[in-house]
Amino acid sequence: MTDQPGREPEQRLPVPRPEAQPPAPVERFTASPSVRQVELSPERAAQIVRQSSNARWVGFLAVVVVVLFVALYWFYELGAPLGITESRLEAEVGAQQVTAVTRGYNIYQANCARCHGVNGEGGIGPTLNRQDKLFVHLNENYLRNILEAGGRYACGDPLSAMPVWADTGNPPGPLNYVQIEELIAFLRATNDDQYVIRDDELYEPVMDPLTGEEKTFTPWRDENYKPEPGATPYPDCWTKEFTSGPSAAPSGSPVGSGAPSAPASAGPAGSAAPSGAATGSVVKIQAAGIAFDPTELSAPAGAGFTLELANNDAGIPHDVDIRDAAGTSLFKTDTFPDAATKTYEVPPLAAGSYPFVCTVHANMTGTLTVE
Ligand code: HEC
Ligand SMILES: [Cu+2]
Repeated sequence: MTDQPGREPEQRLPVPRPEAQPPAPVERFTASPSVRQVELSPERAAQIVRQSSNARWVGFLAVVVVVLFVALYWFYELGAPLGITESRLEAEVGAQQVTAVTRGYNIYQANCARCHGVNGEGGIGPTLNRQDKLFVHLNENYLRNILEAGGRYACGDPLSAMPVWADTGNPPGPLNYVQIEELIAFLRATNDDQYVIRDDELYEPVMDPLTGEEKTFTPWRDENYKPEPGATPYPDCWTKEFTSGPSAAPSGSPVGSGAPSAPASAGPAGSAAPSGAATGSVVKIQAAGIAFDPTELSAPAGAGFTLELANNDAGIPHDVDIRDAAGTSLFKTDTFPDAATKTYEVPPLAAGSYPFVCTVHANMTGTLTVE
């Protein structure tokens, strides 16, 4: 560059420095000074201490609440120790068992009692309440199967009097699977508990009109029952109990066996004993339709007589068991299921009246008058 005429000469370095000035004061924080203050005021410090102690309390209480809840729920669910309360699930299972047994009782009375007896003592159908049968023979599976398949499941008799009960059976029966399970619960229930009889529809206790108290029932099975050591297990088919195996009652020996005969009646003494052993009178009785005919027999006192038993129920075992007033068996014929007529020599009996029963069918009874 060159100086221009008429102008001031160009300034050349070093340029004179402007006079040094103090730096402009800069606010580096925009918050108010009170906030910026590092030291706490005594009030603030006290407040912080209070707050943190409150917070700890809240936390502590929250933990206590949770711990208590867990503990209480634990005992509620699993049962308090020392048997104070029962586990909730177990109690529920127990309550359901009671309900099932109670309902099963009603189902039994409505459907089964007419053949198996109100207390399972037997009748047209076999006894159900005996411990030796309940021990293994009448187990849950067997019951379920026979209710599903009907009486033919017991001994394979296609003409069995017992129908199919389960509605899943063929042909379908009247009971659904819940009712079947309830029935089984009742049949298998143990006799250490009493149950209140309840109305079928309202499930209200049934009252005894005389005493005004709730009616109850006791199931049959004895949980502590043990069969005699060495005892033969109950046969798969219930009629085998009568046709084989040792029988406690003294068994008469047949002296003759006729072919299936026409229904015999207790008429005048006939010439029925083919062996000729019978010299005294002949007493005839027939079993037909799971009943004795006649139910009144008479025989001479002090002299033996011939008992002629005609079984006209093919496939259904019958016998005649003559007992004394105390129920002790005095004379028992064989129990035979075939449609046959068999004769037996009965030893002399003292004058009196003797009840007789069929040991298979508790409802088959009669009276023998010896005079
Ligand atoms: C019409 C009469 C009748 C009715 C009702 C009846 N049963 Fe039976 N039940 C029989 C007869 C008969 C037998 C024997 C079966 C056979 O061998 O043919 C039998 C057999 C049984 C057996 C097998 C017994 C054994 O010793 O093996 C059981 C269990 C049984 N019934 C349960 C029931 C139940 C539960 C009911 C009610 C739902 C019922 N029965 C209703 C007649 C009946
Ligand atoms: Cu009988």
